Amino acid sequence: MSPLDAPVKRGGAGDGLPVLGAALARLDGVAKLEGSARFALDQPVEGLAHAVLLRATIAAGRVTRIDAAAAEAAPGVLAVLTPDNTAPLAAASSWTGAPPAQPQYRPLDAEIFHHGQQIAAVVAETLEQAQEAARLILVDYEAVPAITGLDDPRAGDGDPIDMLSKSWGDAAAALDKAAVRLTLEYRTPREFNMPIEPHGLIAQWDGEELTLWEPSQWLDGMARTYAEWFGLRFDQVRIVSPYIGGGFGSKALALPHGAVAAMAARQLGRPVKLALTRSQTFTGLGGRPATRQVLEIGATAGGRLLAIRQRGWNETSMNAVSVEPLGSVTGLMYALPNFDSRQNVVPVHTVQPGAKRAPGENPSAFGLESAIDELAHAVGQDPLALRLLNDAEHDHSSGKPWSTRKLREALAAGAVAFGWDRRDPMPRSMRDGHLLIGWGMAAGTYPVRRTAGEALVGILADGSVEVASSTADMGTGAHTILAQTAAEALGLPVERVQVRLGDSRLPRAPVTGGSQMAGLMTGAVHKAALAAREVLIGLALSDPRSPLRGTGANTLRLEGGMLVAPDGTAYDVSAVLKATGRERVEALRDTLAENRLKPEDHYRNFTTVSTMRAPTDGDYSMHSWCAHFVEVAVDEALQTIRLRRVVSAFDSGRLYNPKLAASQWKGGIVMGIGQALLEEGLVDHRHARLMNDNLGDYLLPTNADIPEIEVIDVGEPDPHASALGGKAVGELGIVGVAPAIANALFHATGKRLRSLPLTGQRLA
Ligand code: MCN
Ligand code: MOS
Repeated sequence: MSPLDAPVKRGGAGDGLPVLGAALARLDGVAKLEGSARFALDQPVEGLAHAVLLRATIAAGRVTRIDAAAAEAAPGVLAVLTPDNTAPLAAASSWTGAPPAQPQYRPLDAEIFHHGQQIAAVVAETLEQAQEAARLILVDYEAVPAITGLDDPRAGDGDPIDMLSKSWGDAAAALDKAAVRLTLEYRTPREFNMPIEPHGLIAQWDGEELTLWEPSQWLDGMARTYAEWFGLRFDQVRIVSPYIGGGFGSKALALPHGAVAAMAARQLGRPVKLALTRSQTFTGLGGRPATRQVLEIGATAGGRLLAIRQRGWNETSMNAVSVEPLGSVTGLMYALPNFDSRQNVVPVHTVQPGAKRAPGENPSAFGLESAIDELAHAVGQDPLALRLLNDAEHDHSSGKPWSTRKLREALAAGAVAFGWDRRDPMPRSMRDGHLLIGWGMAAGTYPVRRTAGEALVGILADGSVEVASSTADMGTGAHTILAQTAAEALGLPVERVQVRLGDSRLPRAPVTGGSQMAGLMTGAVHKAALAAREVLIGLALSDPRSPLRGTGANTLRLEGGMLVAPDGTAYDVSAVLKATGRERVEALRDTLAENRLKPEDHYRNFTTVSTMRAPTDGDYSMHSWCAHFVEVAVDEALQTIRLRRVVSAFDSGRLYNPKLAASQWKGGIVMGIGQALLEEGLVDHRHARLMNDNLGDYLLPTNADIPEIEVIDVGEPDPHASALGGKAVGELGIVGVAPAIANALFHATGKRLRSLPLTGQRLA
């Protein structure tokens, strides 16, 4: 029987589920739980050699001699790579697209800029042989004194980053006249990303083609860097990153150890696997740099803000500029007539800092939202009331209206759920037995960023649908929401959709960073799915072999995997495709087709952030918003701080999947709790050396540290922010958590802590 013999009569709207917006569990969850999900380093590759890195034991100076003779003679050793025997690579342009400052790049360098810098690599038949041989290498150094951090007198004031200077009104004059004036300094330490899956890769050459199995938040950006390092065309590099065990910003860029693995693989003509040890993830890449900011706030006696003047400093490495923009949210949260903000970066002997969840917004909010609490106390007002009094009806920094801003709603919903009206405003007034109880709150925000992203949607003859893009799923849920998007656009159950991500050979995507991916890629998938449906319907109407030929334009509907004619006659999609001799129809679409770039710049579009649009690009200022309410209990005798309760309300616009968005918000809050109470990279200032380069001493929260967290969604679709109405989710949750906890500690104890982490010792 031909598939066409049995037309099916159907009425109604298929299964009719509103698939997008449904609280589905992650489609990749089972594979991850049962262990069948294959991460990059699990890739079985024939003939693998194993590389390990040797690190500098000084923080500043140079390597004068490396004696690798014993290592080279050790069993199983294939090569020892040192600065002496490796040729430099070509330097690559920066992630922003800026051309390199120097022509050459040495991933193994004799010049030492930080303790733990990699200076050699041993490649052997087995990992154990490589580790053993690495111990046999002798290194002589010429050390010079290192600059160990922001407080080192030799560090000085650093270099101004003019791009970050921002001012309006006349902050100096307004501060002079203000009835209330506070000058406050806040600090955050070095913080590290610490995803469960450490960094590493397998590099394999096939002639001039380089394949890398490497976890990546930005396959296209990293492929560009590798291509530039090795003088290859972009399409000669392939990155495969099907799953990522977390990144939090640390897996967006190609790093020195990646260059070493690729160099070794080319030299040996064999695939090479190189995985950083946990300790090496503290020195092989940086996290959030240490920051310091001084805020001067002027207000009326009634608590109305008149001016803020801000000065910020963040550490950077000796050989690269990394900025952690401390003014990111300072001028954005409140109606502020006068503002002046500047920032310097201060070079110190540390590994180059990177991006950690909400770089900029996070420490920026720690300063501002602590300072607002201090102002509320100074003028004798409730901190929630003070925030509402100073609510910004529009964006004072750009002069533009908000696209949507449900911050008032978030504050209100959070306050009700938390029971904020039962708070006694007096510090040290609330108790539970011998414990001091503190209630604190803070607000937060994260911008809506937009870059172009492409997706391919194919409708296959077996009735399934395939979505493909080089975008990454770090555990965020991209696989799931993109399946939901395609299913909804095509009127299909979500089980019929296969999502393929994480391969740079797939259609181009920008960085999964800046919490932009869900908005971009749902837009691209939606467009591509509708376009694929049009192709299918066109085929059904016009192909002479189609059973629905000549039904007339604009008459066919696609529902539940059926093409339905006005009279109710329906044919299975697979039947139509088979009848017309097709295996599939497909369409490729771009979120921002109008991305204002010349076609020859096509790949630039996805490999640099230079095409990312600012949240104020257009007629509106676009941001997600949140409010956190927390309860702490302090035992003064034992100097312990316990978090008891968190209630947070969020405006992220439309949610593509409320279960996953809630999980993201909670993940951000958990990370914020760790930042507030535990995380701190401790530097031994005699040696400019990180002392706690392991998960025993670098403290992260465990389940026992995390109280009940209630999250509330107050968002509504934002028609300006993205094609389907969603705003940023991934980084929003962490913003404002640390100041909420600091404010609660002040309420509990009457003591104000302005440096993270907020430890019992500092409270004493
Ligand atoms: N989402 C939604 N509705 C929206 C927006 C998002 O339901 N309107 C949900 C979706 O499940 C989507 C997820 O939230 O997959 C995150 O979407 P988005 O805010 O666009 O963030 P990205 O997809 O760009 O992910 C990156 C973001 C960043 S920048 C960091 S840092 C971070 C974060 O995501 N790192 C993470 N969350 C992380 N979560 C995990 N598990 N691991 C990381 O490393
Ligand atoms: Mo997120 S720190 O922008 O990857």
